[in-house]
Amino acid sequence: MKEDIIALLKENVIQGRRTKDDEGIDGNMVGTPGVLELTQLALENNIAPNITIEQGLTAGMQIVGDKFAAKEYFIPDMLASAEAVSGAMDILKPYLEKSDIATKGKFAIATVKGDIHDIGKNIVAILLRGTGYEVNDLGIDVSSEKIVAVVREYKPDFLGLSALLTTTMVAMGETIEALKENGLRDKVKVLIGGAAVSEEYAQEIEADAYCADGFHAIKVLENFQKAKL
Ligand code: B12
Repeated sequence: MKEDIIALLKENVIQGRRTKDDEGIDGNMVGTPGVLELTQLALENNIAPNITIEQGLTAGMQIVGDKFAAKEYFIPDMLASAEAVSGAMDILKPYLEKSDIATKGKFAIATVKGDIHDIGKNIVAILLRGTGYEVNDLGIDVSSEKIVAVVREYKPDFLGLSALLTTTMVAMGETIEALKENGLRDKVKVLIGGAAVSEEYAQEIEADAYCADGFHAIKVLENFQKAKL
């Protein structure tokens, strides 16, 4: 039963079906539960939100990306799936955020300049808030100047940068350079993530860590905290 819900969720992300009223890419699906209904059903069946996110929502988006790369899907199709996943995250948010936990540190997060992908960044922000970090989400298409100003004024312990495009990942390196030029590089640990980047790229631009997903980021941050003790 639980496996069925997650499999259906993944399939409906691929179909870009937000609710039961949507037809889906293949059509003729009106009336069967969409991503929002299935996310609610997953909660009612005590499926842990991280399973819903990883094996349902994210796994579905991965296939959407593959289909786009194969020219089987176009931008409106990606957008339909993205909107369905964003709606699902709104449902899961209260279960991931526990606002009364003492702060473990300040975390500023941004999607870098030129890039408007924000689903992954939003998931990371929600997960970190839920784990006890004070998160300042700077949004999408954020310039290195803005990030430098935030690091100077808000003084985060950690800075998370997201990029999904090979054309925008360079803005991560530029941001790190800008932090250096402004004498701020040693004030903040920089974590990078997103489909375009890798461990090797993190080393190349001298970021402190690459994170494959939000759960990985939680572990990386724990290790930073341990290293401080
Ligand atoms: C949805 C989507 C869109 C939506 C975005 C909607 C939104 N609100 O975000 C729309 C339709 C707007 C879009 C537009 C475009 N897209 Co697009 N998009 C995608 C798609 C299908 C899914 C991305 C996604 O949401 N994944 C699900 C989330 C959960 O995963 P994630 O983002 O990777 O995040 C996780 C981890 O990476 C990590 N993480 C991410 N960031 C961070 C940051 C930190 C600090 C940490 C710790 C961790 C972390 O944790 C997250 C949670 O687990 C990807 C395909 C893919 N496989 O990535 C293409 C993809 C990224 N897009 C692509 C392209 C080409 C474009 C466009 C250029 C298309 C066009 N011709 O206009 C535009 C670019 C617009 C712009 N300037 O940014 C290409 C990029 C190719 C490349 N190598 O550069 C991809 C890979 C598709 C493909 N296979 O060709 N896109």
